[in-house]
Amino acid sequence: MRIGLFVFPVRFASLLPIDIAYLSAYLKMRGHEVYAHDFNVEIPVINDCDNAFWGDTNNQEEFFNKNKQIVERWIQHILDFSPDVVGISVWEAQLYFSLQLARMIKAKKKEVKVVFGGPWCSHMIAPLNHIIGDGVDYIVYGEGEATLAEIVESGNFKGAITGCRRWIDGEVIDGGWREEISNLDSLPFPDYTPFSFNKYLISAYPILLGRGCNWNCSFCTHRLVWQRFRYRSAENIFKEIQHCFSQYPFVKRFQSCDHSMNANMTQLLQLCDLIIAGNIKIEEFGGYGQVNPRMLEDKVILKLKQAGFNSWGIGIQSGSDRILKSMRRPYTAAQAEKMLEIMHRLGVSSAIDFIIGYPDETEEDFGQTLEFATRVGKYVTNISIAPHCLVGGNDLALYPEKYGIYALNKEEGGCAWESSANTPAVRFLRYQTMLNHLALQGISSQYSDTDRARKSHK
Ligand code: B12
Ligand code: SF4
Repeated sequence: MRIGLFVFPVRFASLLPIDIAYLSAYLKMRGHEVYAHDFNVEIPVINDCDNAFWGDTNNQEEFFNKNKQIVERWIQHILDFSPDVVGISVWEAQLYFSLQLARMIKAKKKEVKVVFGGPWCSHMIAPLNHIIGDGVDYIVYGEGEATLAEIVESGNFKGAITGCRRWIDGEVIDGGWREEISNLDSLPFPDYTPFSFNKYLISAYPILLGRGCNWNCSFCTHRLVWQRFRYRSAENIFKEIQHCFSQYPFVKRFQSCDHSMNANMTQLLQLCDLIIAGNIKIEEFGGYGQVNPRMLEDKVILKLKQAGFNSWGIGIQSGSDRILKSMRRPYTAAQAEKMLEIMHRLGVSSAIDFIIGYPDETEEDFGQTLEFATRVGKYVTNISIAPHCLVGGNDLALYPEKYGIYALNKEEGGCAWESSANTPAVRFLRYQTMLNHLALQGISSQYSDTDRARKSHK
């Protein structure tokens, strides 16, 4: 079969698209012909991480209308390939463009099966029902490879398909969650051949050490996409690194797209051993990580540094042990502080995050976070802060009473909740206080993943 796999605006064009690269490799392995293209990089925006596009459909619509002529050309390119199936990867800020494009494709060739997948589809399974049958034939949630392959290979089959919702006889039929691939080593490496590194802000090779996360923090939504934590063998990752250097000898940096690149310390340290023994020179291997007791030893941090793991984003979230416990984070503020100190002393950079105004957070807890920030400010390159916002699907939103949340106005968005410990006004005040505090201490405190990515990847 012939499959087109696409990314449309608006996504920050920071990294090669690992999502459609994985899907493409998987479909090719099964003998299909794939045309993968990232249309998003053709009309890049400077920073789509701010509210201009994220969550604002009017701005997305305006941007679409401004670029309509270019979009018409894209449709022609896509149809020139004569796809049987078109798959589109959708994050929240990409929904408007993706839907318009899907409808335009269907209007010209209605027999093309249009499949949406990606994080926003997993977060929004039921609320997206209305687009099934109106431009989109299937909405895939969770891991995409096996479900997409089944859709592609299903021919005229009219029944339910596991891992997606589809339209059958005027009704949306949900196939239910698909069992995730247990052996990640069985997956082919992502296929980046259709993409050019020089079109992306970060010229790093995107890589996954595993899928999912070993923790289950109360405020996190990762399980809406990834149900179970699985990890690749160090040998398999090392082979991908070697494969990368053989295909792209100019690559010097790797970017982990994992939730936590040290979720399995044994695997990570084995990978370090392979990189060091192979005398592979990696200028920077960046990514998000966790506070881990094994990272409280100098020799571990030195090994990570020697292998290239020298740039970390770490969600610390609070300087109060009580709040960390309520968040279901298995470490103490003292351990976090020690880890940041060792990393700094040994020349491994870290940027950290705090959540301000978590539902249980009292003045005393907030005071501890302020003090913590003062102590670790000299160890980190940046502290990102965000007022706590209630996001659908996480433990806090599912069981608000457990966290003392008593008022919840969904109409007003995720910031409108109140708890026995704080209110929106209190949170805003604490946020301002923290901002002023960091400024007075001379600690960088931009809140944006983009800034962090730029900082650690330039
Ligand atoms: C790396 C990363 C970044 C990087 C690079 C982003 C980039 N442009 O490539 C940086 C740091 C820049 C970044 C920034 C932001 N990010 Co970010 N990021 C991630 C992260 C950690 C990894 C994404 C990834 O590469 N995953 C690996 C691939 C293989 O997984 P996947 O994309 O989910 O794809 C699989 C399935 O979803 C499915 N699938 C995907 N596409 C398709 C398509 C079809 C047709 C099918 C069938 C299946 C399918 O199959 C794939 C393989 O199994 C994710 C969290 C996570 N681990 O998923 C958040 C995540 C994608 N980011 C998110 C957010 C909110 C942001 C920011 C807005 C943060 C901020 N406040 O600034 C910005 C916005 C950036 C933007 N608009 O582009 C959200 C998106 C939420 C949403 N509902 O859309 C996520 C899911 C985190 C979260 N839980 O909130 N991010
Ligand atoms: S460590 Fe990060 S990805 Fe894992 S559950 Fe906690 S917030 Fe989510």
